[in-house]
Amino acid sequence: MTDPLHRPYKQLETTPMLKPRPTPTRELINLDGLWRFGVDGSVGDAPWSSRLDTPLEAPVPASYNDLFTDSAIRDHVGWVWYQRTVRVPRGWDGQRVVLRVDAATHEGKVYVDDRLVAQHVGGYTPFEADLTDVVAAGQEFRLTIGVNNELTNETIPPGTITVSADGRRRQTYLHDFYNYAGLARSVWLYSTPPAYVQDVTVVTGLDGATGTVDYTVSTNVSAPVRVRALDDTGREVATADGTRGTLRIDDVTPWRPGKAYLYDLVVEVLDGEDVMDSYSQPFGVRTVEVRGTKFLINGEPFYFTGFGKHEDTPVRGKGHDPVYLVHDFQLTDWIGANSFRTSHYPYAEEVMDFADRHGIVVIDETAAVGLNLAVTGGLAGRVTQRTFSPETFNDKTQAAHAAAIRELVARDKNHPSVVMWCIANEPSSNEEGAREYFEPLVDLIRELDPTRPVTYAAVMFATFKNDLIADLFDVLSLNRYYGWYVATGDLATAETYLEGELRGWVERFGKPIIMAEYGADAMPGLHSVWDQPWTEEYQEDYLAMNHRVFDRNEAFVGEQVWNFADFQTSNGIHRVDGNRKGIFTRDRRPKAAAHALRRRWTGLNGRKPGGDERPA
Ligand code: BDP
Repeated sequence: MTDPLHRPYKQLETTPMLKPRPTPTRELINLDGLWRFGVDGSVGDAPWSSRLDTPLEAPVPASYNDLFTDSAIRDHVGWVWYQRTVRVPRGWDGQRVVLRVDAATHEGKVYVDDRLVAQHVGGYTPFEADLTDVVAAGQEFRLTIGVNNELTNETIPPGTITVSADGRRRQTYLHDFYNYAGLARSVWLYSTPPAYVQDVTVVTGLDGATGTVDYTVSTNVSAPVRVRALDDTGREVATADGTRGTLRIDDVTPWRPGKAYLYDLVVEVLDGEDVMDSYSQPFGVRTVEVRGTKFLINGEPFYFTGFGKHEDTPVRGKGHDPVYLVHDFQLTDWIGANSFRTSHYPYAEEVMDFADRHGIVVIDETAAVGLNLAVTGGLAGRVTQRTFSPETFNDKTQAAHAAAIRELVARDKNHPSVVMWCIANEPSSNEEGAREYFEPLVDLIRELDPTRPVTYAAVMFATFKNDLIADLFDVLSLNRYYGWYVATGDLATAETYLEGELRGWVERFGKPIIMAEYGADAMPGLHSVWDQPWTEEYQEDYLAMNHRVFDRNEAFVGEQVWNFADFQTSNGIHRVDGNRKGIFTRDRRPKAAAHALRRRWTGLNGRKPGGDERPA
């Protein structure tokens, strides 16, 4: 770090990220479907300035990489262009008109006709453009969105661009999942009245049988505000006036893991008796707390079971798809899991909403995966280049990371399913500079949200002896592959190593521990009577070994297997058509280990296997 005290992000404003919803005062139009599509260089110098000259069409939402048969598109590094025409409803005269892009991976530029109206960096969080002054009710406009997939040491996640001998630009990165890009989530056009609700924050508590709801509302005008809490039948259960305050809900029904219950907070901006704007924010009443080595939800010990996942399906890449959404949650339920981590980036808001409605617990992660140059030094963790330095990950990286944290919290702060923030996956937390890099980021997220515990997923090389940041966090999330990358095919040795390491973490830090990643690749259909890596039996035995160790450790509060399903990766000799650590195949068929996990997890209801904790 050039200057560890320099915290440029402190000046950045958080963008309010209220999810667009139709309300009595707002209308919402979905712009998904087929858009004209072209790769930069093939569609003229200023592709937004006229109709895109291209034979290609691309669906929104979807990653574009696997759609076409042309490898120049799949491997393209730089901008691609999406375009369509949009008609503003004629009834929107006098209304504010807003365009919202749920995700442009990793940078987006929005043009209305010839005019640039928004630009945003960060591939997994939404952004908006206020179009009120550039479009007219009843008229059409040409909407062009440029999307750039480049990763550098100033982006989150980071990457490197090189030029090959034949002049092609090549993208490399420090994570294994494929760098899918494009408009992988929805695009919306919506209206609000000129006086409108900008943001709503809800923080809930439990006071015996009463739920407390601290709310804060911001509006673009100074006008009276009324809030009303409605239960799931639409009955009003509490009301208050003013932009901040506390509602009390008697005989509250809490939001519980496996047993969701949602209220609505109706926020109204008033002009006398007239409602100028109305916005509805769903919320659940629940508390989260870390006490000693316990993770408490609603004051009761909770044990996480589930997975690290990916947004990854055949052909769509990272494109959000409600079919896989429903099916993945069904499989989560079938296997008896109660949680997942949004490894390694914020997921589509539809996923978060579904988790809220169905009582699935979420550890919500930023896209900060790969802040670790020791990994490129091979599995020995040999450091060939310092991870944190002015030439590598520096204060610009840190500022991008801070922006990613701000946007994640702004988007997801009201989700009851989100019980913990994870601010990075496998950073080089044992290397000089890690503490200077991370301490301000931990301060930042605690300032943005003082209510949720914070964690990071610790890499194998960061041990209880050399890790420099673990004390800054509430929960220790460990990614460990004993029996796979270390002591491969020797589960007895792996068990000894794992046991010893976990004891060390408990003794040094005395914090709750979650195994945030443990897993072994398995090729479906490959079997053996011996401990043979890549077989279905070995994956099952590997998990069983881990579980024996977890169950002996009293500080253990959860296990999330790597990974829910097989997923696509960049090319590499460690991968056979992707990462095969899935418990389900990429098309969601169970491997043998799925049945074993189901036997272990079903019926636990948030209790530790064999443990004495009460159900959460
Ligand atoms: C861990 C990473 C995860 C990888 C996994 C693996 O956190 O993203 O997919 O290893 O190698 O280091 O399977």
